[in-house]
Amino acid sequence: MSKELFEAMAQSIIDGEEEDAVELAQQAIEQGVDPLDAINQGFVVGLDEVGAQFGCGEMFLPDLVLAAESMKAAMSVLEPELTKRGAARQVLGTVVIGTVEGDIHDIGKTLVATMLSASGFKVYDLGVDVSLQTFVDKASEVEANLIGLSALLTTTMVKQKTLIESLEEAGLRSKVKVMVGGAPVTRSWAEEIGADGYSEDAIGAVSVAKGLVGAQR
Ligand code: B1M
Repeated sequence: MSKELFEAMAQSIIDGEEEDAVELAQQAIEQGVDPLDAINQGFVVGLDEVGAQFGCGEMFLPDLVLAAESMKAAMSVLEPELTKRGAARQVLGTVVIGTVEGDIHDIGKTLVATMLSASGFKVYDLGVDVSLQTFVDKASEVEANLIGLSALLTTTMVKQKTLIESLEEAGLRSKVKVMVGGAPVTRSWAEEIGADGYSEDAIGAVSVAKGLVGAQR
């Protein structure tokens, strides 16, 4: 049952059919499917396929845009459900998160932000194309325990390194932990730039964040 539903979800993204995506997301909730499974085993599979076809020239930018819009429409149905399920209300720490400057990909970053929030973190999501100064200023203002930097392009992941350098220059490096992620980001990149944490997905990001702020895993 779920297998067919997941396949239909993937197809709705490949076809860029926003209404279908929304309907399938609603069906998932009605049928008691875990919203995170719907995202990862359904919709993201379609998005990955579109990304792969775009990468080899079989799909084009308008296809990518339609796929992303359909994905976001499905997420708008599933995210409130994810938040609802995160019952723990004890505040574990304060996180400032965003996609680095020059980069407008926000689906994965928003999912990470939602999962952190649902797990008990106070999350300030600064959005996309966020300047390094904005991260530093906001982290300072809200006394964040953790800054989360998402980057989806090989050309923008370098900003994660620059942000860490900016924190050092501002004398704030010892006050705030930095977690990095995004499709091209690897553990070895995270180590190379001196990030405190790295995760390849949203579930892992919660566990890494808890570890970094000293909360119980
Ligand atoms: Co873009 N894009 N895109 N795109 N896009 C990629 C990333 C690409 C790999 C596609 C490809 O060529 N195969 C490629 C990058 C190549 C590279 O740099 N190596 C690419 C390109 C080239 C571009 C443009 C340059 C295209 C152009 O204009 N010619 C352009 C760049 C615009 C810009 O940012 N300046 C562009 C634009 C777009 C759209 C706007 C059309 C759209 C984004 C819409 C949006 O986000 N609102 C888009 C999309 C949808 C994609 C793909 C298909 C899907 C990305 C996505 O949302 N994945 C992508 C190919 C792919 O990744 N398969 C592609 C689903 C999401 C849940 O996963 O974001 O990886 P992800 O997040 C995961 C993990 O990475 C991790 O957890 C998340 C959940 O599990 N994670 C973190 C993410 N952030 C984290 C932070 C953490 C921890 C974990 O801690 C802080």
